Amino acid sequence: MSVDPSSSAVLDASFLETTYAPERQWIDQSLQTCLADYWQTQQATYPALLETLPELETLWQALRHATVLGGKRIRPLLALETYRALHPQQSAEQSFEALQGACCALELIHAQSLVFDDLPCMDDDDLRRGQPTVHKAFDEATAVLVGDALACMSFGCLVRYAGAATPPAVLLQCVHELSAISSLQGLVNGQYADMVSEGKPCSPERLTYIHANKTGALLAFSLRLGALLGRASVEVLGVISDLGATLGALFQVVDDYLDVSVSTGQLGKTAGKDVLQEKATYVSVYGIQATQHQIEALSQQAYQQLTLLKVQSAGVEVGRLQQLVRFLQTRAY
Ligand code: GRG
Repeated sequence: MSVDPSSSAVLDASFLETTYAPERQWIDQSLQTCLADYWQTQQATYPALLETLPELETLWQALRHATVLGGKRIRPLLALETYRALHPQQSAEQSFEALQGACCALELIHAQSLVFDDLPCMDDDDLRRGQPTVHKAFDEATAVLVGDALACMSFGCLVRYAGAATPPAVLLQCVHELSAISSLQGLVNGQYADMVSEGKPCSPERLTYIHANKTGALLAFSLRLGALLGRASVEVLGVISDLGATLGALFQVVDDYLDVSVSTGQLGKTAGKDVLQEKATYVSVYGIQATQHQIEALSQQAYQQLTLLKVQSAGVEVGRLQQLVRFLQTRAY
């Protein structure tokens, strides 16, 4: 399977749903298992739970709402395909087993960031993944508790569902990095910088900081997780980290572009919101044409980094990662 990087062909709209159907089903199933495990543990601890406190079921409904109702699953797919690129000889089941904890962790921390991002005190949005946001479908207090649970579960699942062969030292490194990107080397400082930049002139340096932290850190970490669990050499890990940084930037530049060019129906979240809230975006800082050029430039950079990865490590297969890059380049939602 390979992609011609010079082609500008847009992938079929159902590309993710078809090409990655088994992987996405497996990710959904893993998330459901993870939530069900917590629910069953509660029930085992409190056998009369549903009679004593039937309202608690609403909390699990809200958790399911935040995690399993839609979502592209791009972060776990990037982790999984990075791992598979390094271990093309492994069966799907083997790679699933090795990556289950990592994929759940990525999706759970991402879901947490979306729940909080949508809160009235943050971006104040009513729509996410074509559904009412968690605070709309339930209430604000529930959304805060759901977000809190998802963030903590992310760490728990990374460890609880880690592959049996994962060395403890590797797992510790993964936990350490997850902690950094979900706190002050990623999501929180990035979101804060984004928040305080609303309605102000934004320098290119400030925009780069916001993008790299709010979005790029988790995207890049997704590839690093696949590489760390795949026991990549220091050199290979370096190339994969560079690729992750490129894809993180690409993801947010495309997101900024879609906000001004695609409908709410297509996006599944409110279109035109960045302009309305006077957000610092690639479009607001550089203009629409420069944004299109940047999408092309970052995509080409990613294809080159994939080529470098292949040259550097003979057994590596990059076809499926190339396809994901093409999706990130041409996605319309
Ligand atoms: C995680 C502790 C902790 C705090 C969160 C609110 C916050 C701090 C960060 C917000 C970060 C954020 C929402 C960045 C935007 C990233 C982005 C473009 C998300 C959309 O990702 P998609 O398109 O969403 O992959 P789907 O719905 O497909 O999963």
